[in-house]
Amino acid sequence: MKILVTGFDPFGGEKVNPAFEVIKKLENTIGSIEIIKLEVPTAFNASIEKACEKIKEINPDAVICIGQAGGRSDITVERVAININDARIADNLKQQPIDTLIDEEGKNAYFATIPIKAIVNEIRKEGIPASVSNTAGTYVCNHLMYGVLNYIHKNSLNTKAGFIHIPYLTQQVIDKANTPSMSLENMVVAIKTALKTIGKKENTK
Ligand code: PCA
Repeated sequence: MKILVTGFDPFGGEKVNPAFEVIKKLENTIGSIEIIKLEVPTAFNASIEKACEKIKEINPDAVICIGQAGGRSDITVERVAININDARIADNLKQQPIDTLIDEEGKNAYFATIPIKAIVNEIRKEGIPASVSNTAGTYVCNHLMYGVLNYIHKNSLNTKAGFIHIPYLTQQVIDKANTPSMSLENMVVAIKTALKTIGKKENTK
């Protein structure tokens, strides 16, 4: 089994993005799962292009995209991606689409095809807070999740895909009072657990 794991570069004035920090810590194989890591830009369109190019190249069994959700306190496994761009701040290429469609001919939304509930349960068993999220927002994370699921749908691929948001790292909140954070260690355990859960055949949904 081959899983593509993507993580965004830093954005919004942050020095790091926990998503890519976690990815750097993953081994290249977890049990029988081959892990392919990819850094993607926090940018509309370019993020989808880079991820889909890689999907085309390696034809993975699953794609997991990871992003920072500053202000959230737990690991959140996203249920759905919607066909909208509505950017609160400009992306790393200074683009700021407001109320535009991601794909004018695309569906309104796609559900994640990874086993979201099983992933949440397994992460909790590790003693790490996790929950299902019903919105990935309307910024680049939702955009990439939608783009990947849309690409898989349009090309009739047998690839599972989903998105996991992770909180700020502790080092990112030293000057942000009352803002939740998590240690890199816990985040790495959570993502490894998610990957192992996807790797288990019995986890269909
Ligand atoms: N988080 C942003 C985009 C990149 C990232 O890591 C988001 O939640 O949309």
